[in-house]
Amino acid sequence: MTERLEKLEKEISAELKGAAGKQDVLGIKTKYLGRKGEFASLIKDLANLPPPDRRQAGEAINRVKKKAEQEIAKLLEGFQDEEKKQRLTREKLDVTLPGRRERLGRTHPITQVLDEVIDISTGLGFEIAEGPEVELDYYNFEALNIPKDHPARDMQDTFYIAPDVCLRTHTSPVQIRVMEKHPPPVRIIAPGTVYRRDSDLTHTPMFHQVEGFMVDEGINFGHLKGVLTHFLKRLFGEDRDIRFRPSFFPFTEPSAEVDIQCVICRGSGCRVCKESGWLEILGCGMIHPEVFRFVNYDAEKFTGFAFGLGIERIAMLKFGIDDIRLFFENDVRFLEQF
Ligand code: 2NM
Repeated sequence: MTERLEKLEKEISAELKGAAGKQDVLGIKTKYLGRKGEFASLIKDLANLPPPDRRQAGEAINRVKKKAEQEIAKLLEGFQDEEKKQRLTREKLDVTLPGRRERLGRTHPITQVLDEVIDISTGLGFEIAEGPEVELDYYNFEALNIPKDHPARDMQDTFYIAPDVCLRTHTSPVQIRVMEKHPPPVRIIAPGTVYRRDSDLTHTPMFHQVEGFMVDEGINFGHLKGVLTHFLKRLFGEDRDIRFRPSFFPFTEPSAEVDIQCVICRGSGCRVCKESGWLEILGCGMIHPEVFRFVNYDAEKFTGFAFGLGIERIAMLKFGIDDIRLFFENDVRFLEQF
């Protein structure tokens, strides 16, 4: 027994010395200390010894076993430290590297133009007003002096929800609602989403508008021209020509349309301006006395001007976009360009 034990002790020592890594040591551990290992069989064989010798032999086995356990534990710890050190050298962590940047979203081109128009208007002292997108026929047409037989009333142009309820076709109903509640002087712009039954390269059934108006004693066409000229020069650049052309709207008299020098050819004529050199940008006029009657403003005392423009059209001209539908397809490759 003693001889067998001494041999075992040497054998374990030799094998541990030859171990190249953690796996080797674990193999040796199983071979000798495992449930079916060498020590287990030694302990089993104690039963074959005469009873007086068993105690001493048992103690000897335990001493060698404990020594082997300690050596194995020490080696394992060493290999584990070594492994960690190697991993740390391999995985170099450079804390001075710049971080990975999150891909940021951006403002939609329509929102950019809307924000710009709002900025310019508030700079001129206009306040922002909002109203419902589902609107009463009364606010969308009636109070704006749009008679029952006016072409804009056609089912062609308007989404009706009920006989007297529709999706607003412009934001002018917001102006009516403001005038109903507030006596002059008022200076308001109404930005928002509007709806018309229309769809082609330059029209979508949903689009965006800004309408503005100003009412006080003594407001005249000169104020209209001054405000809109400043507004358009801020929007398109100081050096671009602007012209006012007579036009017609049921809610303004006189009415005008405003053109700017073509953003593409600067007036020499091209495909975009249909060789005219000018681009139609907005409609405007002096608010019709009939509109004032609907909102109980004294038309003898007060006058005012109003204007309206489509945001998509402005954005298309500013950014040189020829298909309005691109704004609403939400293709990031398109949106990333603005
Ligand atoms: C336009 C053109 C001309 C307009 C009129 C009003 C109101 F409510 F004050 F009468 N709001 N907006 C107006 C006038 C809108 O858009 C092309």
